[in-house]
Amino acid sequence: MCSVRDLTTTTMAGYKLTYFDFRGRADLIRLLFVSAGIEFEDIRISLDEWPALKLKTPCGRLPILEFGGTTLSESRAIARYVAKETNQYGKDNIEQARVDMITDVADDLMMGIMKAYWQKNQSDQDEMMKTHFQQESLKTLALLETFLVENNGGDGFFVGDKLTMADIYLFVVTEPFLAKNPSCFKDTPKLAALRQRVQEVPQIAEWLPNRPERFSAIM
Ligand SMILES: N[C@@H](CCC(=O)N[C@@H](CS)C(=O)NCC(=O)O)C(=O)O
Repeated sequence: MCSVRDLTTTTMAGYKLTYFDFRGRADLIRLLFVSAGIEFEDIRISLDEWPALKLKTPCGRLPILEFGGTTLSESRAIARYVAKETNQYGKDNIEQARVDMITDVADDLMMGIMKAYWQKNQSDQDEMMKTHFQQESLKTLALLETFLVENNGGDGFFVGDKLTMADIYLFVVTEPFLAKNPSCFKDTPKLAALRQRVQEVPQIAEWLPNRPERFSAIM
């Protein structure tokens, strides 16, 4: 576990990604680095460390990415930046717009979990999780399958002919679904196969079993 750092002293080249010790809003960014074979510092702070660090972050929230004297905030802005830098964002504006569109639709899966997760009342949380995992999310998965099939039948990737942020995000946001509802892909076989292809990207396959984290099954 790292200690709280003074953000103003960050001048070295190299990427430092700071988040809490779970997947949440940081795992897409982590996996973008991993799949591109780019080294980064995967800093995971405890909740006790957070109040002191919060005051020094641009938006008072995590994740943040620091590199070469710059500090970026907002997970999606960071993910887009890393995807661009590592050529995982499509080759032109149209491809990039489709990557954004698909990533934003996939984000509904993540938002549903977050919304339920922060419910104070346990029975509200359970009910919202159940509805999300067993009903609403299945519509989103069906929509994503349609987008995938539109790209040359759906046996490759979401956009163009190589892995992009959209494919990696599908992997990330569906991890909790498989944990909660193992048959969630039963009506979306192409999506299931794409998820498997992402999981088999050599760098990702190597990273997954060695993730340094506390796994909570949904975050
Ligand atoms: N829109 C922001 C939301 C960031 C966010 O809500 N982060 C949470 C953790 S998932 C956080 O920092 N919570 C602590 C706090 O708000 O004090 C993003 O996508 O980065």
